[in-house]
Amino acid sequence: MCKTCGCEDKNFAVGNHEHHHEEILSEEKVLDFNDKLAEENAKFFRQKNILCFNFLSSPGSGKTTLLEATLRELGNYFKFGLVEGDQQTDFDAQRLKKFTGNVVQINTNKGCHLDAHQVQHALDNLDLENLDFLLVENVGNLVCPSMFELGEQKKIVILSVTEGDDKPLKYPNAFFESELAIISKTDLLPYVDFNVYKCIEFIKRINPKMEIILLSTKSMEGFDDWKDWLIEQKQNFTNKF
Ligand SMILES: Nc1nc2c(ncn2[C@@H]2O[C@H](COP(=O)(O)OP(=O)(O)OP(=O)(O)O)[C@@H](O)[C@H]2O)c(=O)[nH]1
Ligand SMILES: [Mg+2]
Repeated sequence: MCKTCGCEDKNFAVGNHEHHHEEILSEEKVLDFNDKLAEENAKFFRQKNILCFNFLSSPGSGKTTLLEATLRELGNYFKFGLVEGDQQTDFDAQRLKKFTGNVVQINTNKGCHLDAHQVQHALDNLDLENLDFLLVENVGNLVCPSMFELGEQKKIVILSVTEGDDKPLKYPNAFFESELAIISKTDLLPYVDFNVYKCIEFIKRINPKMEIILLSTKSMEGFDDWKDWLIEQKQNFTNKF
């Protein structure tokens, strides 16, 4: 049962749960309320030694494809849980279920982002025992998801080369809040006017400490850098305890 609303909706994981808290809270309190629940999630992740990353990007930048490749390449070495956020459909969860059953799809209906309460519900439907990574794919949207904490350790922003090198300056908050930026679909660089150096300079202008990885899940170029980054995160996290 949900500690927040008392609901016992077992169908939540397939998208039938109406998220009614926002209706009874005044609009300005929604963010405070979300932060409180995000802190509960963060505490839970610390207790369980789970590393949680929140993936932010525009629709279609390659989030699910990167998750598929990650499960394919690292699924035998680490235990993953996945939360998929989309307005409608369970397409992405179905794609990931080819690699692991430990996936929950959240449908936000009209919502443009995931919130901490939805993630709390999703946890009820995941096998969290000895989980190494909880990877949360937020709703495809480069604006709203960056404003709602979920309790994750880090946000990862993905920008594909087909979107244009100016996006970090036009949508700065996602880049400001994230600790890793992935420039994706680099196999398409010969076909688009995307200046990698300019894009990196724009990212660093918003967030000088940002780590940056360039990769393609089609050619798999750069994928080892992502793999190494994930493994390093796990090692650093484990060494803390
Ligand atoms: N050429 C190329 N295409 C890619 C790459 N990664 C993903 N794609 C394609 O880009 C399209 C969108 O990929 P998804 O992984 O579904 O993108 P997403 O970010 O999960 O999309 P939403 O969940 O709808 O926001 C698909 O047709 C992928 O095959 C890549 O590295 N190179
Ligand atoms: Mg997706």
